[in-house]
Amino acid sequence: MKSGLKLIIFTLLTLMVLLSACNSSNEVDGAKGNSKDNGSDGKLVIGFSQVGAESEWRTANTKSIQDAIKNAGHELQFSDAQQRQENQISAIRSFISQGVDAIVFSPVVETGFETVLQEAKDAGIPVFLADRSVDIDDDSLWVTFIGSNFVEEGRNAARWLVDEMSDYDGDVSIVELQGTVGSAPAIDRKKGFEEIIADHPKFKITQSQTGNFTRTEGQEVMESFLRSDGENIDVLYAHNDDMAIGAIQAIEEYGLKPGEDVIVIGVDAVRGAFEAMVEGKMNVTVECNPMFGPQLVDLIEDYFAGKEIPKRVDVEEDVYTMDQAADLIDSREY
Ligand code: GYE
Repeated sequence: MKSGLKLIIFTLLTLMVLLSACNSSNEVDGAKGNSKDNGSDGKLVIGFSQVGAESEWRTANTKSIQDAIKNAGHELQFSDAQQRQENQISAIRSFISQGVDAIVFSPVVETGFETVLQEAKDAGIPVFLADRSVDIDDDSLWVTFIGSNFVEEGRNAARWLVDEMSDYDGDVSIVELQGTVGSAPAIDRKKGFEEIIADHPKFKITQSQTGNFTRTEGQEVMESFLRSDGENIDVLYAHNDDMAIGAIQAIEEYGLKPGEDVIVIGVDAVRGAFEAMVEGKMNVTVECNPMFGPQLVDLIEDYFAGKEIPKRVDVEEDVYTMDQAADLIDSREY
């Protein structure tokens, strides 16, 4: 072979190798992914690290995401962290060592995930935050966040209360059941609520403690609130409906009428809250929509198709009151 021809063939081969190397590296930072050539079917292996099964909301959210992944023809690796951060860290490490294509992650708390998310990034595995966000400066460690605006939910709960009790003279004593300590919804729902009542000094949070988003702990903590100041509690603000429903039982056992003697405010708008509102035991619930599985899968597919995707996708939400409950209960999806 002539040396000129040899040189041309060599140059072409080098170019081809370089091009294919560029193609196979997945960009994790930036909202734009590279197309993934994993056979003609486009099937992905998706690892999903879920918080737990602590509430009605969580059950609906797990199902929505699992169904969407399977219905789109992808393979799901599921891990339930039972509300423990260390379980989530090991689940993510195991997804990395299995070499999944993408990780869906709903972090139980906001902090302490830098190292493991860096490991996922180093392995070229994109992470999609679902429902809860992280408090990490380096936002190249995840592709996008899909979920609710929890601060706005807290504001909506307080706006409803301020309006409802605008004619009430005297101080309003509010007890607060917080969600899981350090979790995004607990931090933000408290913040949003306090921001609004700060402009209305008669509203005072007199007791506040975590009920970890569960019915059992909501009931136990409400019992202790009632034991210490039962006759003076005007309002319960619970960071989710499950804790509100547990607390309703405590209020009844104490001999008071939930929904009348104590105004009950929840968040999520799950079926259990609608049932309690129909019975007149709960006054209002601020919606937090868990049914974003299909939208999440679309985002993952768009990423692998190399499309530009937003860094944050908000889910749309409403507020529902006792007098609307009977009409709406049958149309609720969760
Ligand atoms: O409100 C609560 C669940 O992170 C939005 O977690 C979610 C919250 C939801 O346990 O019921």
